[in-house]
Amino acid sequence: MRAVLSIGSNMDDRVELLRTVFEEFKDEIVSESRVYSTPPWGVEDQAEFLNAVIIVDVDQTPLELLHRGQALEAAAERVREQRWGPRTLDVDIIEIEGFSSETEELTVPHPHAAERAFVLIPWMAADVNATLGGKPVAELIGNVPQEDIEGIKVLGSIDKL
Ligand code: PH2
Ligand code: MG
Ligand code: MG
Repeated sequence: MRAVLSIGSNMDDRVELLRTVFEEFKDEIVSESRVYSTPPWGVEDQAEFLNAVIIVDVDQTPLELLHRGQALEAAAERVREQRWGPRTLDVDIIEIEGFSSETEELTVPHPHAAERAFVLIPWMAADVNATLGGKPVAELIGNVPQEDIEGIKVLGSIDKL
């Protein structure tokens, strides 16, 4: 099963926290973006995030994959306080090839992905042909506010950080 993961951190050692996800999936990564510095979206009064997108091919069910991401968040001592607020580590399933879900536990495709430059830009970098809801990600990027895009900076590949 192929899945697109968006990962983010804006607390503690952000690079090392993102690295735990790259490490966890190292044998299953099909493609990965570099790491980007991104202005906070949703709740603006918080620290800059680091974000990346990883495309994985896992021999698991969607819920098993979800739980794997949640285990990484728990290992990062993620505390759920504020919606869209600061977090040590966020591992979001953006989409799963040939699968959709709308349950309490898992909503896929991710309902906010199309509005978020911090997801779309790394995603396009990991897969230039990516589509979401039948639309090219490249086209969706054209619909997000220019200011969201301008604040995004490439930091580099996780191996070099
Ligand atoms: N995650 C959020 C809310 N806002 N902003 C940026 N730049 N990056 C994120 O990963 C992010 C966010 C909720 O998950
Ligand atoms: Mg998120
Ligand atoms: Mg999340």
